[in-house]
Amino acid sequence: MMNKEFWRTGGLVVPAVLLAACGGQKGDAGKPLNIIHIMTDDHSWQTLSAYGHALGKVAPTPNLDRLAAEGMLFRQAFVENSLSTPSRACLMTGLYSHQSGQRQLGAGIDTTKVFFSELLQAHGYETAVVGKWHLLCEPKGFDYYQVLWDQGDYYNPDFKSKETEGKYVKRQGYATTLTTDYAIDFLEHRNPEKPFCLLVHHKAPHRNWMPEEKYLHLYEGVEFPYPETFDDDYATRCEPARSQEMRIADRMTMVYDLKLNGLKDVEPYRSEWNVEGMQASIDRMDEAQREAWETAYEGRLREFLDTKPEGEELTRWKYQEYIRDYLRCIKSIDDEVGRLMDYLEEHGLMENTVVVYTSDQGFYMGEHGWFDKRFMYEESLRTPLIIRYPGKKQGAVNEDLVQNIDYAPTYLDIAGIEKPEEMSGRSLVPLLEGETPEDWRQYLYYHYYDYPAIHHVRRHDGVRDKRYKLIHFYGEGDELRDAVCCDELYDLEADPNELRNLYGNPEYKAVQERLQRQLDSFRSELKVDEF
Ligand code: SGN
Ligand code: CA
Repeated sequence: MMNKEFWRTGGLVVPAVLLAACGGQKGDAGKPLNIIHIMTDDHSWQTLSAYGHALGKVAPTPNLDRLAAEGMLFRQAFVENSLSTPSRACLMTGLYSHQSGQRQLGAGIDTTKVFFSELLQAHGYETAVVGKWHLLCEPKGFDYYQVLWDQGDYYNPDFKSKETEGKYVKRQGYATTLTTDYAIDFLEHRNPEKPFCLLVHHKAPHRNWMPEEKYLHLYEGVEFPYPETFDDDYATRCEPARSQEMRIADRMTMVYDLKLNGLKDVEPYRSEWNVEGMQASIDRMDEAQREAWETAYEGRLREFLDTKPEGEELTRWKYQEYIRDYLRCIKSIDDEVGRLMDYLEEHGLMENTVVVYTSDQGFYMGEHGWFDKRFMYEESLRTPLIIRYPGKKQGAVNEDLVQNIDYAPTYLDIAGIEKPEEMSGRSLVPLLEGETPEDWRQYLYYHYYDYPAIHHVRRHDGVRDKRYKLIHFYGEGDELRDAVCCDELYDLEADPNELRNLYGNPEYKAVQERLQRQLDSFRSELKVDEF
């Protein structure tokens, strides 16, 4: 319960009782633990090699794997709404999307909600965010920020900071490297008397997956394995899986996504989605960057024109080039996480800093024939999550159901700050100590709202336990689609690829009823207002 007596700190009202020494988790020499939250944009767990997926075997991520070997790897980490700004709002507030207000990509967080950064700041932490912020409000509760404009650019992106008085300024370099540079800049200039909390939010590997100069030729000639569901025909599902617009076959573009800029004035490619986007990215480059870029993709263009793949062959050709570019971006991330870890080691910070690595959601690497995210199916619902917690068991694996609403409560717990009553998530600290509380969640709630929107994924909510998943699609009709109201049920143990919708199957009646009851209770307890 909040104490009645309040103190005002930097614009935020904080109960005086919370400002007293509150314990918190201690590192070496009894100092409060620092927190580094590294979050990439659209990094699939399939491409973080510690998860053991076939793609990770061909393109390993040694620095992230080292983090996992020294910390805890979460195998059941999920988002609440598989989209950037809703996920970032979950992180900052510990609330579900309908509670924070950030339900859709471009529509609105309730800025009166408390951000955990404000509480940490008010309790003596020095706070910073670098990289992709994306929320439609100013960074709230930060002593230092260097944030990208909107989604951000890969090459020579615009950043704004307190020093630039909130004006965006073009910076020379590659987004992943610059974001790490700014993280280190904050660490170099921080107040050593204070604990810190640093959010490192990479733009990569977001669409359109533009690799760094030094990796433009990495994986050339390497053939990547196809997912088992690459040719999914959505036979047992209801309409939304069929009517989405995120298939590699028909939505991945030759100019913007596959970077064949030489086709931009050629029919039929000139009328593709976002043709101008590729040219705009190239226009940001300096001469040397442009030369390296053009050389690399001229090779691809020549191959395409020579072989002229069509139909099934073209889809497979696109998949290979997509995966290559995506994994090149991942390679830079892995390097830069390694660079940041080296900095911590060199400066004696490793044993006093909790390091978290995650992504704002998962991503399809060709599963079900798709790229992008949004659906409650596993590839986009699940995220990578590694937490290196000094002094705790190394190389541990956790199988509890955790969700992105849990980060804010975790960071408050680490700092010894009482969690505001309204925060929905729970602290992961007991899990990190190897003790899952008896009343830990057995079900999680998911809700996606961004329709109508790019990729045309219908609104849906649902529940998942450790074995089953129930999804409910809903929504009025509009000029693009009919109204939809349908359900899907999956047994993830018998069918991990979610190919057999069991909704209505008499053998699963009891399971369906149990999940439905759970979904109903989430909706009523959380006061969900649409479904
Ligand atoms: C952009 C992308 C979409 C992507 C959304 C949301 N198109 O609109 O493919 O789904 O962002 O991504 S692009 O042509 O601009 O690349 S999110 O990570 O911000 O949620
Ligand atoms: Ca994202």
